[in-house]
This record gives sequence, C-alpha cells and structure tokens, in this order.
Amino acid sequence: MDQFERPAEIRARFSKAMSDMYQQEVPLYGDLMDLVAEVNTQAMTEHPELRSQLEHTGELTRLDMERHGAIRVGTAEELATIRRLFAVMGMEPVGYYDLAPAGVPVHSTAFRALDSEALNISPFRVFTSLLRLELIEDKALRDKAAATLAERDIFTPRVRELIAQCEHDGGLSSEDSEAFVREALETFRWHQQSQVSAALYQELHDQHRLIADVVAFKGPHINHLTPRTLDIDAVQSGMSARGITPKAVVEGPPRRKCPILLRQTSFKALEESVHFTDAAGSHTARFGEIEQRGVALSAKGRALYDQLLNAAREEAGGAPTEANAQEYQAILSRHFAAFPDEYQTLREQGLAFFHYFVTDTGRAAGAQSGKTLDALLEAGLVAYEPLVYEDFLPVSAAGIFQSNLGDDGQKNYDGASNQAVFEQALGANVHDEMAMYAANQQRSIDACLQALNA
Ligand code: OOG
Ligand code: NI
Repeated sequence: MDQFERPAEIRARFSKAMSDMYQQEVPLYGDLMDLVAEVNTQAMTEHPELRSQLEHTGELTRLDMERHGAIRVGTAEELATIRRLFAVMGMEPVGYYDLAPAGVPVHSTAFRALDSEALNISPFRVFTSLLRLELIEDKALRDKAAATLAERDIFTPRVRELIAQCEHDGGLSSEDSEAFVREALETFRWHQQSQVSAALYQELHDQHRLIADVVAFKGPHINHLTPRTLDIDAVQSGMSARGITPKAVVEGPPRRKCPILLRQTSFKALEESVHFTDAAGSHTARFGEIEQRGVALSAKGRALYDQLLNAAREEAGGAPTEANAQEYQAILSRHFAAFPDEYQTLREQGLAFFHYFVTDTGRAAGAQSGKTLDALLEAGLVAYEPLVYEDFLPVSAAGIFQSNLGDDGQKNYDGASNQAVFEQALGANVHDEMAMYAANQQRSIDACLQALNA
C-alpha cells in the first residue's frame, strides 16, 4: 500500500528525534557522539580494509546512525503496549535476557528490525527490560510498588490511537507517522517530577536502585543511547581527555584482530535533581554508552565464548571492579588466546557466521556448473565478510546496569529464569536470534550458488 509510510522510515525518523531529545537532555552524550565520529574516521583511514568490509555488508551508510537505547518498564501491560508501539516501526522482540542471576531484578528483550536490508535503513534498537516485582521480598513494599505503577499511563492517548489505527489499517500515512513519532517520543522523555514521596523513593531505592528508577517516575525515560564505534579502546581512552568519566572495564571479549560479538563501555550516570511529591532530591539514571560490534558467533562459538568468559571471571574472583580492572583485562586476554583470531579459522571451525558474496572475478567468470561453496571460495569467485552481531550479551548488560546503579552491595536473586512468563507479559514470543543468523548466512550462500551455478 503505497499511501503508507515504510516502517523503516518511521524508525529512522524516530531514532533521529530520540537522539536530538537525548542530546538536549544529556549534553555529555553529544560530546561522546563527536568523539565516536572522530575515532571512526580515524579507524577507517588507518584500516582501509575495514571500510571495504563495511561497504560489502551495507553497514557503512548506517554507521553514523544511532545504534541502540534502553528502557525499563514496570508492568506486563506496559511491555505489551511497548511491543505494539515498536511494531509500528518494524521493530520486533529478539532474544530473551535474564538479568536476575547477575543481581538485576529484570528480564529483557531487544526490539529491532529483523533483516539486513531493514537494519541498514535504520539499525535502531531498544533493549527493553521488565521489572520483576515478584523478586521484592517485602510484601508491603511490593504492593506499594504495584499500586504506584497501576496509577500511571506511560503512553499518550493519541499514541494509543495511532498504534490501534496502524494495526487496523496495516500502516500509517506520512502525516500520521509524523504525529506518531512526536507522540511516541513522550513515553521516553525524562520527568523531573517524581510520582512518589521522598520516603517511598528511599524505600524502593533501598530494595534496589533499579526498582526506584522504574517505579518512582511517570515514564520509562530512555536511560542511554549508544553509538557504534570501530575502535572502542580509542574511545575509552579518549573519554577522559574530554572530561567524560568512563566505567572501569570494557564489557565483553578482549581486544582482538577479528572482533567477535559485542564490546561495550559507558560513561557513568549523572546525578540529576528531581522533585518528589513532598521534597527535592536527586536520582542517578541516565548515561551514555558506546559499542563495538564484531562477528556473530554460532552456537559452538558462543559456547566457547561463555566458557572462556566464565573461566576468566572465576580466576579474577567474579565480575570486574574498579580496583582490579587492569588485572581483569589481562586475565581475560590470556583466556581468550584460545579463541581463534582469523576469520578463515572462525569459518572453517564453524565458530562464526558470515555473509557470502560473488566477487568481481566471479561475476566476470559467469556460470560454473555444480561447484560447491568451498570450490567457489577456493577459486576466488565467492568471498565472505563477517556477519555483524546485532544483539546483546546478558553478562555485559548486567555490567552496564551495575556500573550505572552505583556501587551499593550487589544483590543475588535466584528466581529462576522464565522466558515463558516474559513472553506472556509481552503478548508474543521472542525471535530466536541464532536461527536468524543461520538463515541469513544460508540466504547469502544460496544467492551465490544460484548466481554462479545457473
Ligand atoms: C540496560 C542495560 C543493557 C546493553 O547495552 O547491554 C544495555 C539498562 O541499563 O536498562 O543496554
Ligand atoms: Ni546499552
């Protein structure tokens, strides 16, 4: 239906509006964006092969666009409506992340576009967490939190109408989609006015800082936005020079020749003044983050990653802290020496996913009868580039949460991970990211075979 705006277009516009709003709300984030742009330009000048790799996979044009943000919602109804809101922009829930074992009382998914074409138009995604009130042991406090959440509506009446209209008609006109972006933005805005008294805030905060962050405010303010960098270590060291305080450790795998999965770091959340219903106070919630993405790993590669990460953490005595940051990085690098660091080996050992394409030589050579993929690669008619990891990592996410929730003692929750309960709240199943990468790789292989074996 050509009178409808494309979801990817709405998403691109929304992502831009969100970025503008956040830069206004948190100016330090604008400084971070400048630094990232500088480092990316530098990295591509120093490594022209990086530029051509990004060109082949179509990622070059999306590099400067916003990558991801995060919100935390309080109820099943909020989560289900957020799902419908993101669906208007072609974003669907991918993956299930349980943060409880890492001491954060939430479980989460990431809303994002699914296929590479849509991702290249706008890669914007939102890591969305649902508070697990059932993990609050104190029943009276749990009831108070639930009652406070029941009173708020995080959506404007107009955005609810537009979501329903989009579901009914199958899309939004250009004019309606502009209204949608404007109205949807309201859900993510910062509110200086808290919904609760200073005393209740303190009670919630004492239970877990995150619970206060979700329950005490009118809406799920966007708590960070994250641009993608091609050299996270350069950004990490460049931050301090610009007066931005980075968290101590870069989360994820160590620095490598062939980046895998995802490395992340952030600057510490700012303390902001807020008004409780009966007093002035402050709250720490919002920060900026940077990510460097690498190749998506297969189940086998991911198992090796988890094994090495766990071994490193065990040796370091748990999650890294400010105090042992350097030692931790050294331990991590030592363990990860066991992870092959050549794309060819990663491919041969089935540790990672790749995007295959017909080379110029292949196109010139034309039809080859019945050659296998390996033979086509051998002959230089087909080549491959790493398929970028589009998702998140639970251990890293927990590290990002923790560093921005302050250093109060870490809680331990042993509530079993429950994807089924999450999906019920969501009103849908989450997509299986592993199956999506495998299908994506297979499509690229099929396209090569079809083009050359015709
Ligand atoms: C989300 C933290 C997780 C990431 O990049 O892993 C995250 C949050 O703090 O709400 O955004
Ligand atoms: Ni993040």
